[in-house]
Amino acid sequence: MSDPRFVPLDTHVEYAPEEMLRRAAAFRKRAARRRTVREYSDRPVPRAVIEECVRAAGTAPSGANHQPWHFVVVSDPGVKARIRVAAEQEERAFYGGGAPQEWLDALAALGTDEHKPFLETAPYLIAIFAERYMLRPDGGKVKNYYVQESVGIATGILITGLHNAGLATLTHTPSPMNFLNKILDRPPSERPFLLLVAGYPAEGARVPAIHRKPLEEIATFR
Ligand code: IYR
Repeated sequence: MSDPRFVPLDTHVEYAPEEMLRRAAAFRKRAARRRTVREYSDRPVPRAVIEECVRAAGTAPSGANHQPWHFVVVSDPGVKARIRVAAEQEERAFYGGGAPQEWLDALAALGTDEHKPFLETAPYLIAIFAERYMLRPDGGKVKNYYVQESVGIATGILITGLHNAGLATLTHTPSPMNFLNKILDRPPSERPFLLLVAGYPAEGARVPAIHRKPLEEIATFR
């Protein structure tokens, strides 16, 4: 058993109740402005912004603090083109009979189809991989815990960070997406979690008219 090492919690900031509420409401309003965007501009985005957002994602809590994530930031047009070809191939199968009708009906309101031009137009695709296990230098496997939860939380922080910086995102999940391991040269220990598209919305971009459930519907206080 190793001795746990502790340091003082010197990063915590507390606010008076009114200030807490003001901040919580301001964050809620900003969060509510986020929309999933499917039409992108090809305007370049500074890489440093993406780096900061990925750093923020890397602060997520994780099972046993194993930080079981890897982010591949793709801006190379050739790589984006390969990802688009592979994703559209999967999506053609999905929309062309692979998906149950119930699923297709559920997606109808979003107006999605097998065409994914944004995979080439947007300046960045961030492929997020979940590390199922870590490899020790001697080749032994180290188990990771709560991988889905950990990577999901990190992805949420990434999306929020990008939104906070003024960028639009799309969580894209071509299924299956094992092709990402091949194209992006990631080991079998990593499972593609999702493909995050990031950039500026296209001029005149439109989004589906959606409704968000009110607090009473999503929460119970007791
Ligand atoms: N992966 C497909 C289908 C799709 C599935 C869900 I659930 C969505 O919320 C949206 C799309 C696609 O990207 O089109």
